[in-house]
Amino acid sequence: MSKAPISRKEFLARAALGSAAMALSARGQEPPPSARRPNFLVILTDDLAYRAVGYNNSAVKTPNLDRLAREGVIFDRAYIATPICAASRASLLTGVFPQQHGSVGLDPEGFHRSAIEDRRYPTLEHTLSAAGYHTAFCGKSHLGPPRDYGFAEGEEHKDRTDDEPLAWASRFLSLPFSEEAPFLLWVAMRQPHIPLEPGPEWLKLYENAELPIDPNFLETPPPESQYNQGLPGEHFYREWSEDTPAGQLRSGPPRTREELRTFLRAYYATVSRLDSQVGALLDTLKASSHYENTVIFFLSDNGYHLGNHGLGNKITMHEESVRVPMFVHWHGLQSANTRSESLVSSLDLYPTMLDLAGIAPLPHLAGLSLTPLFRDPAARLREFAASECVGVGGKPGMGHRMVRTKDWKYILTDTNEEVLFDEARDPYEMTNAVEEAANADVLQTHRRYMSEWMRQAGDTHAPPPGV
Ligand SMILES: [Ca+2]
Repeated sequence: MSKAPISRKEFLARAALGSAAMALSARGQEPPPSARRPNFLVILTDDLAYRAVGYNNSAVKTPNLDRLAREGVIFDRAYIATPICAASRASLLTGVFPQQHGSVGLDPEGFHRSAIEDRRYPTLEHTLSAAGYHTAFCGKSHLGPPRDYGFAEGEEHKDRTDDEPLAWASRFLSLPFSEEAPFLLWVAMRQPHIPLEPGPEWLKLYENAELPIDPNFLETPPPESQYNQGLPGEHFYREWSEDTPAGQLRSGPPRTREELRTFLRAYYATVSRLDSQVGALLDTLKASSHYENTVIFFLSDNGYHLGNHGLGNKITMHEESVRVPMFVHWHGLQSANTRSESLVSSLDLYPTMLDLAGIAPLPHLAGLSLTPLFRDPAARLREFAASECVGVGGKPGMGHRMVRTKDWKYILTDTNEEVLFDEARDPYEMTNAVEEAANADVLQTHRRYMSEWMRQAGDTHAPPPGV
């Protein structure tokens, strides 16, 4: 049964009436705990690489994000549940892996079935709404109209500049605020997804810059299945779309360093534009009365290969694809101005918000509350983070999956290629160390982690050998 959407103004008026009634019945007791619950502002970017923000790379100019991140806690090892748009967004909102909610690629059908029809995996906005939160969405959905999957209000915006959703979010934050009606505002930006259209004033920032290129740059991807971005056995490289302006991008490799630099200038310029828009949104938030009680989460739906391993796009299990920039900003943080190297998952967003809102944990959620890192950024949350991607148009059980521990990564691909990276010595993942005899114990431990995760996530692919 669908509920008629209401405006925030109307919602606030209803909340005020409800609160007055509660206050009367409580005969002068303390206000309900909801009065002190924090608001949540999620800023989600699209295809933003880990090394494409200023606080991770001085070549990129993002003064607003840098300031905000440094005032908060930077999650330096944050891994996305899956490096593909629709599935990643569905995982953020359901708190479970793609093979659980059923949308493993770009098709939202499985998510709609498990999260909306069956309510097997109620969305974050369903859960927060039931606890009295007002939930709102603006920007790129990729999962259909946001009201269909639980947001009380919001709009799906399709403009590539993000001006429309940012204006919408700004209006939302400027509305009168009531402590009895905390909110979740989900701002899903489209930048820096291709095609890149930053405009000349932003391109100018990088016109003479000698942009560094990562050491794992290649002109053409190697043939191993770990670099496959398509269906099993199909090596297809994607960095181009029908509507890409002619001459801006190539349709595939090989790509020279100079061509990559042209791409990087446009990509970083788009990120700088995004940064200035986020800065303007923050100015609105700061001018409002609820700045101090709003927890801001910033992250990307997936990373991006910027010529790394000869690739563009995402979809692989490499760091460029699965590791994302992510931080939290809030006045309630006890360990602000820090970086945390603890392993964090995008699936942690949902349980973290429940924790902060005082809502009982949901046992089926695959993530963990990040609040221990708000107090102690060195706290150890988990032994490994996991990610999966069955590729564009793929089916459950195919594709790639990985487990990432503090110093190692183990990948199992669609064709059962095993990959082991020594992340401490080889952060650009240039040598598959799976055959090295000295790593036999590490390999076995990671195969066990993989097997454990596959059971948890319902991965129907054959388990690793020897477990
Ligand atoms: Ca994306």
